[in-house]
Amino acid sequence: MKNILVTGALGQIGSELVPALRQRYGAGKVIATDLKVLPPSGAAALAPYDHLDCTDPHQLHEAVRRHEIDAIYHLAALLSASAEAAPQFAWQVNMTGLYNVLEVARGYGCQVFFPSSIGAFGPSTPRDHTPQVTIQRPTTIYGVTKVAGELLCDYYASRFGIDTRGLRLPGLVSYVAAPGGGTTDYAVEMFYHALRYGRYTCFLSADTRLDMMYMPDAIAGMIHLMAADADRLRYRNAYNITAMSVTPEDIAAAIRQHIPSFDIDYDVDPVRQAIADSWPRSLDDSAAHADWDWAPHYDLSAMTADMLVRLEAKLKTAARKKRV
Ligand code: NAD
Ligand code: AKB
Repeated sequence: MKNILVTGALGQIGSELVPALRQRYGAGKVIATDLKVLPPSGAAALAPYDHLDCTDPHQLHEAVRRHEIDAIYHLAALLSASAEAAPQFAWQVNMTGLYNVLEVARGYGCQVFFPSSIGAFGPSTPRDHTPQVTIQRPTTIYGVTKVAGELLCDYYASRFGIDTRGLRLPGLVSYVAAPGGGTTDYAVEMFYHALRYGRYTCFLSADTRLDMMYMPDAIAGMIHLMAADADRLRYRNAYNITAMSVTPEDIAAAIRQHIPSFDIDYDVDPVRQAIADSWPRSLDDSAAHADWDWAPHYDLSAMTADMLVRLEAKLKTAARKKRV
């Protein structure tokens, strides 16, 4: 059985990936790590948990050696909006972090999962049914780090035989942990605001169409890809995957099926709108279907129904705890 290390484990994806991996492979086999320093009680609740800065190669080597790691899910990164606000820092975290992970994987023979993004495409990419192999000239620093990361994964696979696997993820919708500074964060915020205030002011325009996915599908996709038969995988940089192609107005309409009085208006943020306008409207994920049987379970309506029920329960529990 594999020992697995997850970097950036306290973020939006890691908060759900770690429990899913522990359920599948055993709690003691999955080492959660993050830059955030947890109080002793928090670290104990998440154990095994290590503080780890992925930009420090020595910390990574030490963690992989000590825990006898076989596979690394490398989640630590700055997302698109945060990266655009601090491009030099984003390069340092996103690129140096990945380089360190690939180098340690080369030294210890680890398998590596790298999450790329729809952000790896740019305005010159075909925007509808974006093919698996196409023009990748992103105009954001986030996208530049994702394309460079994909190429680096390809290089380590072909040059050193490292078992690298990756996904070009769309915007992820989830209720466990808040999103960490991306352009698609509006989709998550809309659900929180619908339940708390019955209204939401969206920072992207009503007709901005982007790919989205509910977190359970993304988690299943990552675990499934890492377990897939290596001989079937044609791509070692990253596979396109998607579940739905939607606008803010589409999500608002889906929420109104459950909360008819829900109201949305728009106050467009030019920085995040420009990022969204440079990304695809929909991805072609047929290569993932063909090579490792990718199939999402949640469409917009199923995601909205589940998200509202689970988020409402979470918010009620939090309010109850606050009262006592
Ligand atoms: P997030 O921002 O929610 O979490 C990132 C985590 O990385 C945080 O807990 C942060 O503390 C940690 N971190 C930051 N710098 C670090 C460092 N130097 N060393 C160790 N940890 C560090 O991000 P997320 O949404 O969980 O995304 C994880 C990965 O998936 C990223 O590579 C992101 O680009 C990619 N991705 C996410 C989405 C999405 O919608 N969430 C979509 C496409 C791709
Ligand atoms: C972001 O908006 O930056 C992320 C992503 C799609 O990569 N959610």
